[in-house]
Amino acid sequence: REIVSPSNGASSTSRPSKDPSSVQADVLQNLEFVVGAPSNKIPNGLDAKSVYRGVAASVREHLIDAFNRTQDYWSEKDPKFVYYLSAEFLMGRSLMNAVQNLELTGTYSEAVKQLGYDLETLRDAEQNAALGNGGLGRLAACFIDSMATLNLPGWGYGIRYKYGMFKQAIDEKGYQQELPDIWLSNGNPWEIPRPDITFKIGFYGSVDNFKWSPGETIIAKAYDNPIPGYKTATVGNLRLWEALPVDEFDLTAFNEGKYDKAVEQRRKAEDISAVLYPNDATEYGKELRLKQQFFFVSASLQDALARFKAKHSDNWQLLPEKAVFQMNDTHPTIAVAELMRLLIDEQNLDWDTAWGIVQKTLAFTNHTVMPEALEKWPVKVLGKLLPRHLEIIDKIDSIWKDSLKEKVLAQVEEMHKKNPPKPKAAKEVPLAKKAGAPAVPEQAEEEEEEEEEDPVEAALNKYGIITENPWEKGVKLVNMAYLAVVGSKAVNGVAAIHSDIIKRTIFKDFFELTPNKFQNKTNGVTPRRWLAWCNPGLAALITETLGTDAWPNDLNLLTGLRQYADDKDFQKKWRAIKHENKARLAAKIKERTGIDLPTEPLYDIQIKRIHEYKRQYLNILSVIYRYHEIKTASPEERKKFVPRVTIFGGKAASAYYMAKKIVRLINRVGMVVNKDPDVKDLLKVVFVPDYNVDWAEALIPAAELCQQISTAGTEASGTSNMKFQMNGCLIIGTMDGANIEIAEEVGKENLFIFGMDESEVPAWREGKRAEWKDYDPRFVKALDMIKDGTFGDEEYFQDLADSVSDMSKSNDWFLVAPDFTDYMRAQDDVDKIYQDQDEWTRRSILYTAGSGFFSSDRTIKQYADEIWDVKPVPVPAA
Ligand code: RUG
Repeated sequence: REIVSPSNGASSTSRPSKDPSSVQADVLQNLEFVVGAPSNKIPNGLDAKSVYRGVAASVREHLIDAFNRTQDYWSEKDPKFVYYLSAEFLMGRSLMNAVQNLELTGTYSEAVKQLGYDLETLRDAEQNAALGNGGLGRLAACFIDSMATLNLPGWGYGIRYKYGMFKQAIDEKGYQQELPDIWLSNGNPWEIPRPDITFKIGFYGSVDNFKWSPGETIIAKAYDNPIPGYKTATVGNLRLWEALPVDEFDLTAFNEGKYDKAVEQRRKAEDISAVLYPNDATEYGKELRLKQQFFFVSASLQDALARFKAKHSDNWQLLPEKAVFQMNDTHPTIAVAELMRLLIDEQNLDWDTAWGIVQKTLAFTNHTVMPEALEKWPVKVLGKLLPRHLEIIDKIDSIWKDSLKEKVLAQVEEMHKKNPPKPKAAKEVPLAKKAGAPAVPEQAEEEEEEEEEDPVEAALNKYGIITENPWEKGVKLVNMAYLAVVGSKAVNGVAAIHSDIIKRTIFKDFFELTPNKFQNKTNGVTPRRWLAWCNPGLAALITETLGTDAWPNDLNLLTGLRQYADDKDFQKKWRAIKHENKARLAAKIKERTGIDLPTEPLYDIQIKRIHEYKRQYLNILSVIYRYHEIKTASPEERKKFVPRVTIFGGKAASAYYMAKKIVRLINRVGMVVNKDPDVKDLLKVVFVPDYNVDWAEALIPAAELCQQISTAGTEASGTSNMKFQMNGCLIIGTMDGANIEIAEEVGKENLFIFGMDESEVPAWREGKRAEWKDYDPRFVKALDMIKDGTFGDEEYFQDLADSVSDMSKSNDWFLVAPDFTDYMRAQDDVDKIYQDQDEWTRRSILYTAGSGFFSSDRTIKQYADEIWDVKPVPVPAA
């Protein structure tokens, strides 16, 4: 083995070399001088974590070199920039992604091999950067990858949480345990701390004559994370903010023995960027969450405005031509008020000018119709934390409503013409006012008053940004989604059906007023991480078959695979790769859970956050019934079963009662089924603990069937469906979210579609469910098995069983019972088709061939062309 001595390495001032022996020298140098490893231990005496750090430090040099060139070039050219504001970026691991995007895989594999290691092992030494909950955060990560790949001048802006998404453990009784995610414990070689880039962020205080005097001020400090594009010299940026105190340490308090007080300011400030909220779709009415949102939004806007000002001084009218801020969900929507404040209070613009600029500079993406996830802040909370912003929002609200008065008046008159209001009957003198009558409570009179609400006022209230809480009289709320809609130039949903639903439901009135503002941008995922890098076997076959390696940047080229869908030789190769991926996954599952998995059965996978609307419950109920069928079958009959490995993965929000029960049920079912000698390899049930990006990269290439079974109309898009599709995995699913568009690309007949569609759901919820009695006997049997203690702890599972069966206790809002029969029919179809491996493989090939549309490059190009008006600025190669 030839080891090049550190002193032979490239000097730190020259450009990093791409030749394996120089890279090896560079790694050694980094091990010694960055990691601080004693030279006599290098490389053999070091553990994988240390070597990983040395390799990462070396890769980082390549990144920083290209990053600096990109940022300098863009600064010189001064193009329009997009700033993607997101409270979540679920990046996962960076080493392999960086090496592969920089096209240095061969070089690093060789260099590391010469040192006695392999890249795969080092890859596993990296912590996952889990600064996101699920789909929304991972989407943001895919988007910045595509922005860099497409050479689009743009940055992500977010929070550098000290603790990311909690780590999930499953205890021996099947309960989910939540542990802190200390992801920075081994350092983070991918970030560049910027102690010189800081901004002050105010909270609380008072407003006097439009002047805000914050009662508390903290500091936001920047960390840059270079984001390499693929096959381009462009390296973009994800700038994350850390919260720090203005005054580090109170020495006087310390000297007086008040040790807690001495560090109180630091602790209070650091709390703000401490933890990612483990919440996917439920509202946390917590002041700290609003503080987090304002913190990163204010820092990002101040930063972007400072950069603008350095180039264009006070020519603020030019801002919409130079910057656009995309607000990812309601989390960053306080940006509407903060941008107004910065322009008016700090840059001295008048209201109308500032408002004109804001409405041309902001854009908003909605990701859900779940009411609990559409943030509404109590006026009291927002007004206390951000008094100046409440004043601004109040003014936006009243100007907005004033602007609608004429229109609304005309609407009301029109309505009255069609439907004349009944003349008021002469008011009878209330009994209470008659002499001698008993007193009537005052409330009755008030209620009567309320009925007489002015129809114009009532119609205007539909558009109110500040509205009364319908559940709590007298409590006013700020509807952040409405604020975003009013303050943005464009509003988009994330799949065709979802963009359509928001126009009909949550934003109906706004859509009628400004239809052109509303757009669709169907989500996408990066084909680099989610096909090329995670499935090298399939990637190689695709390249060989298409005769080009250009497809990761032009995913529509995959349509070229269609012609091989019926080719038996090609099918064989295709199947062999899937089998290898299954074997690799089985080994990983064995290592992490101790469960032995056969590799012949159908691998059926559902990985996503645990939520009633995503219906992991429906899936496990069908598994329970399958278990019952196998158990009660004769040995002869058992031969007819199509063997299955059913895998689940996902975290339940810590306060989500039902979701946690579902996690436990799945685990209990697995514990019983996997050790039942009657079942053997016919059925295995696995719950992979701590599902994260890294798990997804192993699970998705191995999957043959994936479950996309949300209640129609609830899953805005889904993105794992796209990743599975790219990897040739068939879908059992509802006509919901992006499943619908996948069906269009692949042919609906090639998916296993079941269940009510979106148009049928309201009728069932509002009418039929009250008298629903049509329970499938198989459904009843599965529930009975839960209730009779087959999986233990029947009392614990009682309310979970009731939630879909006892209408007096619950209402099965997500239609588990009524969709069950058709789901079982689709499951039977799955078994039938799987027995015909040629047909299964044909479909699998068609899935991959039809996945081109779901590249996030396509999505980002649409955002760039249709919302941002940002043009590519390719950086010249070095
Ligand atoms: O639930 C949605 C997914 O359907 C979607 O694919 C994803 C990305 O658009 O966003 C998810 N989402 C929505 N995550 N959080 C929310 C609400 O805050």
